[in-house]
Amino acid sequence: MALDVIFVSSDTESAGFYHPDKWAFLQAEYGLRPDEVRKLIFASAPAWTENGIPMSYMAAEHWFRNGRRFNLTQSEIDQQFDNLSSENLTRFGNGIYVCDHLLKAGLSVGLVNDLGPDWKEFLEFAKQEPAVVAISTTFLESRERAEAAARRIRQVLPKAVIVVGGPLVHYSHKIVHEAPHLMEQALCQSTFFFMGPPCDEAVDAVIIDTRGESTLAELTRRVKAGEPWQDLPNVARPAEDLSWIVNARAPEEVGVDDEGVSWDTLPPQFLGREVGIRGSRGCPLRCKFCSFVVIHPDFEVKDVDILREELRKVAARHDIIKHVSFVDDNLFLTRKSVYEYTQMMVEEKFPFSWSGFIRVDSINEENARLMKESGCNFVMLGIESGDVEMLKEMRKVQRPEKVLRALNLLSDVGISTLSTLVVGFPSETDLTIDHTIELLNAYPDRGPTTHWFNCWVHTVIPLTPVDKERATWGLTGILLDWRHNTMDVGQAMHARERLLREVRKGGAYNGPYAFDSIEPFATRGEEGFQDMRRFYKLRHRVGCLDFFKLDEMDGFTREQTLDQIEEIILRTAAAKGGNGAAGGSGGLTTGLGGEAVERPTWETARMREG
Ligand code: B12
Ligand code: SF4
Repeated sequence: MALDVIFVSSDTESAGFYHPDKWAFLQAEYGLRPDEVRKLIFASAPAWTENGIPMSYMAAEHWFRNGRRFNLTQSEIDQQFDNLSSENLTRFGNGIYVCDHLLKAGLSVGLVNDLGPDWKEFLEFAKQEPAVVAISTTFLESRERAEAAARRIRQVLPKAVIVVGGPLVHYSHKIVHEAPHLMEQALCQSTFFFMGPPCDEAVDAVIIDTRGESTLAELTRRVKAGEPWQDLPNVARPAEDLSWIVNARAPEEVGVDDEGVSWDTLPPQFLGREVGIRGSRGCPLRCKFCSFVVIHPDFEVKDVDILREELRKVAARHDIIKHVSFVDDNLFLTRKSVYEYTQMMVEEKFPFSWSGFIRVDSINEENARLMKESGCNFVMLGIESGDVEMLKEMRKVQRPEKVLRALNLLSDVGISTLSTLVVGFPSETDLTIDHTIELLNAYPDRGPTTHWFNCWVHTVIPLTPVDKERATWGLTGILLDWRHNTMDVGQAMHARERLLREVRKGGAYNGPYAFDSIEPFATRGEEGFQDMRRFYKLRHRVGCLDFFKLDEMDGFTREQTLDQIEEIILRTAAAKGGNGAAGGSGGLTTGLGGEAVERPTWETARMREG
């Protein structure tokens, strides 16, 4: 049967955003060296990677077991250890939501999670000659990346109609209307649609809407039927010159209560071990760097009983779905909402674990307990800064002491966290960075939990409050090309580097999102969890040694650090293999420092594993 649509959720292969030429101006403008520019744009570094794979526990165990190499072809390595490929992690939420809609419209759909690792899957779908290929910009930071994906697709499918949709298209359209002066900025031109150089001819059209699924369904129906689709509302097409032909807008107004996915009937190929579910859109708060409220100015949250019904359908697919990731901005915004939603999940005794975003202010002792009881094992926290004055500047309603209080409560019940931070917001200085480092170093280092963090250099996003209140801080420039009264983007990059090198206690860096299962460490009680946290810190040290080209860090070389990691992995693997006796420290080093007394080998581990 011919396929109607291929939907591409992401494309980590499309390198437009990362091309060094795009960022060459940073060298002249901010006095950065080329290698520093590279560091700035690869915000997920420093990371310990081997064969391009961020070393999660599973990847590292395989690597050490095979004499410090992968005993596999590169494509097998990608499949097994790239934690963002569909094989391993998830079906991204954007793909599930759009495909569910297309299926309900009677269309046949192939879903590709990530055009990079899932290219073979794409080629299989392509054999069925789809009428339309739709590319999502949910995870793509620039039009260049969407265009690069379209070019690759065009080579395989010369006749398909290739359309691009999702948040970046909608945002670009807003900028053109609300801040047309930005269309002159080179960096905006290479980032957003509708400005700058002509769009790549591989892109036939874009869909402008915060949703766009109905437009995509109708466009596909028309292409299939051989009817003209070019005049459809919400569609824009690149013209031959620099301009665009933009049709009338007809916003697709569907509230969060009406958008439930038919989890119970969705064919298995659209599901994964983990699925993304949206329970709210937008946010009632107005942090000054944040664009979510620009995308969704009205705050909507799903009614608890409607969510209950939806999750019951998810539970019916327990054979496939083991974990739900609430991908929305703010389902768990207040203490009351945390109580309501977790209480509902406790009542239902759902057979899956869950993770989501939460504000530290909404965590108290009772909520933390209910979160755990309802299956939560991981939350993401927007911490942004450890400095009280910076938080006020950002209009972030949060204080460092509350962060520590919340993290301690979560440690007590066994919920791990990822904190995200911003470096370089106006008013940032070396002193405010010191306060952030102090906060991260004070994170709890106990219990069956790990508290990861990641930090980004501030991006001045068009239309956010910071972009509109420039005079307050003497802010000039846009995106990653800015300066203000206390810092410029180059200094912010160095401040981020310092932060990453000086947080050595408490929080563990997890830039590349190499989330590890806690399970391998869980067989040995507190000692196992200590090993888990040490593993993350040592992994970060290898990342720093490689990235900053250091001979040693904390007094240890790369080789010595790898030896320390191998010991942890040996102990963990052996205990996991069924012999808890291997879990004793038995004279081995376990820490960030110390000398090895005796080093076990993979041979002895194999014998223990039987
Ligand atoms: C959840 C999430 C993740 C999870 C995904 C887990 C999962 N199971 O889905 C994980 C942790 C894996 C992740 C990873 C990354 N993420 Co992320 N992530 C998000 C988050 C919080 C939600 C995205 C989501 O699922 N939304 C729900 C869906 C249903 O909504 P939606 O995307 O808007 O899609 C709807 C419409 O827009 C539309 N639509 C979307 N695409 C298309 C296409 C067409 C043709 C049409 C018609 C319609 C349409 O239909 C959908 C249904 O209505 C967003 C922030 C946010 N709140 O949006 C960041 C976000 C998307 N992530 C981001 C980034 C940068 C990343 C990483 C690159 C991080 C990194 N450095 O490694 C990776 C990339 C992964 C990859 N392989 O590409 C950025 C993207 C920046 C950008 N686009 O400019 C965001 C916006 C966060 C941010 N502000 O920095 N992420
Ligand atoms: S950063 Fe979080 S809390 Fe602040 S406005 Fe954005 S979504 Fe809301």
